[in-house]
Formats: sequence, structure tokens, C-alpha cells
Amino acid sequence: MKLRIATDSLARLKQGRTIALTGAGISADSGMPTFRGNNGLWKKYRPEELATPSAFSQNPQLVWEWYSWRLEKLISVVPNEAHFALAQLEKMEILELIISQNVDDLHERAGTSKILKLHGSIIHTKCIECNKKEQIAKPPRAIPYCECGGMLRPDVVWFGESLSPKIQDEAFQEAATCDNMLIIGTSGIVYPAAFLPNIAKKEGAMIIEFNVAPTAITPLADYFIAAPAAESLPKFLANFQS
Ligand code: BV8
Ligand code: ZN
Repeated sequence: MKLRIATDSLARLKQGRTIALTGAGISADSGMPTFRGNNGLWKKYRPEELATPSAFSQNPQLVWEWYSWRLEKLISVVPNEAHFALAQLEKMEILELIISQNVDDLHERAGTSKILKLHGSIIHTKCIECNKKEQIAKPPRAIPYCECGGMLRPDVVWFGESLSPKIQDEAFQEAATCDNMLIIGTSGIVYPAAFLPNIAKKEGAMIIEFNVAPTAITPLADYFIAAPAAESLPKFLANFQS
């Protein structure tokens, strides 16, 4: 079954440059808890206790326990139909790029190759001494250390930390030059990512939002598709499959 999109909007999607901005909600249907939902990550933990540099310097053990728990969760889940639909849209050259706020690897495991990860990757570590980055083999039982002796941290952007200037500039550039932006599963609360829909809109892009509830972004949307992404994205994809 298709999702009803007006003919001129479909033509715009087929001819124009389309990018997607994704948030934790796209991974919700895989079973990954979101940040602010009712079973959200922040419910069990206090954000100021965990995803900040000061929390890590004060209590690296607790921060690693949280990330290890999230990694356990991540290796136990698989990409859902929303991730696969976006990967298919990339293959069909309808979707040029995904800009993701997510630190999971579900887009990549679904086959997406063109992705900008604004907030880093939970399956990679970074050494706080020599900055060496590597993929984590398995969820650590204790604080992991680099061969240089330095303590390892998750290779993610914490609150109060700047995004990589290169990645941030590229994301802003993509938002300013796209014709269409699909916005999937984000509350639009976290900055500077939350600037991206405003930049796209200001430059005349068509905004299609997929979410289960209205968000701070919804007033900007040309289409608001209220359903779980794992249901709505395959129906959206069906518009491009003869
Ligand atoms: C920075 C990695 C400069 C860690 C994360 C203005 C400008 C710049 C900064 C700020 C600013 N205003 C405030 C700030 C500070 C801060 C910020 O934004 N705070 C917020 C809380 C107000 N920003 C920063 O600190 C950023 N740094 O700008 O540096 C600087 C330097 C020094 C001092 C000041 C500034 C860094 C932000 C990055 C933080 N790191 N992640 C980790 O994951 O452990 S952010 C974290 O939140 C995740 O990455 C997550 O993706 C992200 C955003 O949340 P969402 O993805 O939107 O998820 P959420 O749960 O909120 O929403 C889920 C949505 O899905 C909901 O809408 C729900 O309805 C929907 N949904 C649920 N189920 C489904 C669904 N949709 C579809 N289908 C479903 N089934
Ligand atoms: Zn090191």
C-alpha cells in the first residue's frame, strides 16, 4: 500500500536532491530506547550524570556501565523496515545522503553507504591520551584502556562538546542546498542538529516529517506522516517502485 503524496511532490522527490535527517525514533522499532520517550534512556538515568565530559571525568565507571548496557542492547537488535527503506531509496538514487544524530550502526547494517554521523558512533572508542580511534570488539566489562595506557571513551559527541567542524559544516551545507528533506524520528530538541530543518526550509526545501507525534519541527513540515517509521517508510518507498 502506498502513502499518498501529491504528484508534483513526487516529481520533486524524483528529480531533486533529497536528504534525510534521522533521530533516535528511527531505531525505536528495532527496540532501541529513545532519549525522551516514555521508556527513554533518560528515564533510567540522569542525563547530567552520563552523556557529558564532566560525568566521564568524575565517574568513568558509571558512564562506561551505561554505554556497555547500550552496546549490549545494540548487538541484540537488527535494523528495521525504516532503515531498509532508506537504504533502498539510496540504491534507487532517490536519497542522496542521511544525516543522522544516532550513534548506533543500524543505518550502516541496513546497507546505507552515504551517511554523516553528527554525534559519533557508540561502536567506536577514542583514547583520551593519544586520540586513537578503533571499533569496539564487545561491550566492555570494565573501563577499557588504550595500548598507550590512556583511558578509552566512547567516540560520541557529549552535551557541551562541539561537533566535528568538518561534519557540522558539511551537514549545514547539505541542508542549505537540498530540494527535499525527510525528517524521521527526531524531537528536534538537540542543537545544532535541530537547526538543519530550519536551514532547509529557509532555502525553499520541501519538508516531509515522519514521526509518531508532532514535534518542534512539525510547523515547518509540508507533510507530517503520523505513524511508526517502520510502517510509514516502506509505504513511502512504494511510491517509487512501479
Ligand atoms: C554543541 C551522543 C557547541 C551521546 C547526543 C544551541 C546551539 C548549540 C548548542 C546548544 C544550543 N542549545 C542548547 C545547546 C546545548 C546542547 C543541546 O542541544 N541541549 C539540548 C538538550 C537543549 N547541545 C550540545 O551540547 C551539542 N554541542 O553544540 O557544541 C557548544 C560547546 C560548549 C557549550 C555549548 C555549546 C552536542 C549535542 C550532541 C549530544 N549528543 N548523542 C549519546 O548518544 O550518548 S544527542 C542525543 O540526542 C542522541 O544523539 C539523539 O539522537 C539526540 C537527539 O534526540 P532525538 O534523536 O531527537 O531523540 P529523542 O528521544 O529526543 O526523540 C525521539 C523522537 O522519535 C521523538 O520525536 C518520538 O516521537 C519519535 N519516535 C519514537 N518512536 C518512533 C518515533 N518516530 C518514528 N517512529 C517511531 N517508532
Ligand atoms: Zn592511546
